[in-house]
Amino acid sequence: MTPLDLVVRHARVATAADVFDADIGIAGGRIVALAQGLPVAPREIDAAGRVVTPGGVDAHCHLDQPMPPPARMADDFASGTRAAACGGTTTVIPFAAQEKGASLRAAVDDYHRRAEGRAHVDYAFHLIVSDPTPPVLSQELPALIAEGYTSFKVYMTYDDLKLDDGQILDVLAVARQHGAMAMIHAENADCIEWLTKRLEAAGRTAPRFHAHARPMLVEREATHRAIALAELVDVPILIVHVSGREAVEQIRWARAQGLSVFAETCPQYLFLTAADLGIDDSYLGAKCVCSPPPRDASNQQVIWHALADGLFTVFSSDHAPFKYDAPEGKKPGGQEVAFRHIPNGIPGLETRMPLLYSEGVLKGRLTLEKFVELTATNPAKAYGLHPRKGTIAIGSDADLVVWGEGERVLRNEHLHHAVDYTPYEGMKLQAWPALTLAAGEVVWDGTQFHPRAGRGRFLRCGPPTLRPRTSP
Ligand code: DUC
Ligand code: ZN
Ligand code: ZN
Repeated sequence: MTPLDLVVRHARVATAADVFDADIGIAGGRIVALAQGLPVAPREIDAAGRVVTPGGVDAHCHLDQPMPPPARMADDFASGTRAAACGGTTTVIPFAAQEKGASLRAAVDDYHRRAEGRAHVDYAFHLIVSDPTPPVLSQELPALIAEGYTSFKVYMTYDDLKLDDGQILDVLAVARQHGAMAMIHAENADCIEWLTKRLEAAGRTAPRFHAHARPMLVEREATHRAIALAELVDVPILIVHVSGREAVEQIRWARAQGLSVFAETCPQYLFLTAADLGIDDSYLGAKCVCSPPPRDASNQQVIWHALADGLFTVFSSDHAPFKYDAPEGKKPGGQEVAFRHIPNGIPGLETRMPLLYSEGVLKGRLTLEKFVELTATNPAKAYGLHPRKGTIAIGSDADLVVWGEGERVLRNEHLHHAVDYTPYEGMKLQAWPALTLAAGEVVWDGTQFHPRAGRGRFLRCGPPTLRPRTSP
């Protein structure tokens, strides 16, 4: 047997398939043995009485993504992956975003420069395709897919990113031909613009009106259209950040037709509502401005049920880190601005896993296996990183979370991102990672972060390996 560097002993190991008791033997940063009674190793971690899950794979987060000025993301690869590690996430997949008029390759090269030597956990890149010109479609995209950038996001809204239906069809055809995963941001841009103008004309520009400009109807319509476009091309798609009932119903309908439609949701749709954008015209609501916006309590229940019954494939943070009290953040140029000018997005990389573990697993809404599937195994499969990532198995990277239980009040001052708030301030959690291991190294010990910038490696993704799901 390979000599072991480290044994995590007496673990209650949770995978997407099983929960069982075992020692986890680690050598060279990988799991090499999984059995009870493993021999003593030079380093030992006692996990008696603790649940051990795979390190999280956050397959939707934004780090150091170039923004139209004055906006600037608060987290770069160093602070973002620090926060990830302390919250039990050991792989992140942020986005290399093509600028209109520029090449995709330029975006990828620039993004590598931003990540290189800074990351504390492993990372891969999705692409954002905002300008699908003939050379991008016929050369750049196929070449990048072959090099390990096997997923890309397309937007149906945001002026600097959105594609029209014909362009989306073109991009989906490339995904089909080359076996990539297309992620779709589904909101109807024209409806949003029409509603925004009417709200502005009525003087309704406070942050809370962001939710009025993006009602569920605009998400439902775009979700339906995205499904139809994918059906026409005959290609799987993954609808990102699904916020509530009407979009969920579209996806259920698609599955019932036998279409391969995968879906993602995020903490903001479980733990926030539109009321968090403000019940009056206070600017504090800007902290929770994200798109799609959080809905209401009954939609939160729909999302919980859809997580438990398999409608959702992945649970991501959509971490989009903007400081609240900053001219490059939620107060552009230092001003309280109309909602259309507030940078969209909220922080969530560090809190994604503990929130779902506490409120999902420990409150009996999700099994441990489902938690692992949603936070690690399925994102790794969707983006071609499984079984190296997303599971506890012989040969997998030794990316592990040892869970600690006990009440803890969430305070931004305890978090490790570079954002000046958390939308979940004051929430009582019942669990937090007591230890995070990345490739067998302790990166978080429950109280201290153990930095080693450059520890994080770039991962080339393979083809998606999710099985088509046609129910529920
Ligand atoms: N919505 C997005 O689509 N991306 C980043 C943040 C947000 O709110
Ligand atoms: Zn989006
Ligand atoms: Zn996003």
